[in-house]
Amino acid sequence: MGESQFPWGGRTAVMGVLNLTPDSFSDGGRFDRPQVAVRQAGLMLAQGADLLDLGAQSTRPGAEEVGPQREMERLLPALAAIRAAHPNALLSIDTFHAPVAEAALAAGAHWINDVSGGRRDPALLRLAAAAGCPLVLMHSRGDSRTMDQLAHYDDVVAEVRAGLLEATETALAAGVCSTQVIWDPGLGFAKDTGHNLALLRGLALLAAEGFPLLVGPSRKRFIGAVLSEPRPRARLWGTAAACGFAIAQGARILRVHDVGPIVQTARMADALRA
Ligand code: HH2
Repeated sequence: MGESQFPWGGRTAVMGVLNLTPDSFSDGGRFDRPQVAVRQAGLMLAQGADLLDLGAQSTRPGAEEVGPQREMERLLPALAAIRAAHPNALLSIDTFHAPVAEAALAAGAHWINDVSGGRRDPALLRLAAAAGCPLVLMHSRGDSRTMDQLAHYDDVVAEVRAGLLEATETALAAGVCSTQVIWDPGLGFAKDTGHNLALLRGLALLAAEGFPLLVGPSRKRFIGAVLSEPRPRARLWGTAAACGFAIAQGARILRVHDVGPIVQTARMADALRA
């Protein structure tokens, strides 16, 4: 996604989260039936989502990994139904398994969003290279069982930047075109509250590397910690503040659950930035 291919010009894009899982941290079990997923997809598109991110494996700390087969069983019926109902919708697939990404691209998905930044399944990088599709490389450490123990940094912004540069080099060596690479600091993935706040403050340093920045603060634990709000779905205002701040620091894409309010947040922050 070099600038020439970024389809939204100077405007911040909003990616609506659609979890087809029984156990995601804020919406598990709400949209895991295809007809309900289609309805939620339609709602988010009507509210102004620029693209949707479909996930069939929760990545929250402690989540059980179900494996690519089960992931595909959850994903593909909903993906087919969403494609049929919304043929022009831009669809991203949140997976770190190459077979899942491959099946999803064959079924009409457009982007791959890999929370492991290509670490978990190197075949995913070769697939993204062959497909020539946008690829989100997110910073993370370990997996959903180990990430919380790995949240140790001397300088979290510098270390995330170095991790993303390394992931990008590996992706380019696998044939991915640099203009298709999107960076994501991975808020909440092997990061504690202080690390997440420091990363948001330091986003401009990451943006300076030239890859479009995607950030996903939506409803996450660090917002709950700042607000003393244990209910993920009650963290909208904290999410909106983080999104507005992220735009001011150079974020280009926001990954969120509450599309309507965050589209408004983004339009206002865009106007201020301009
Ligand atoms: N966060 C989550 C999942 N995927 N992808 C990117 N690129 N960036 C993120 O910050 C990100 C992500 C976690 O949120 P959610 O999908 O709502 O929860 P769960 O992993 O429990 O399904």
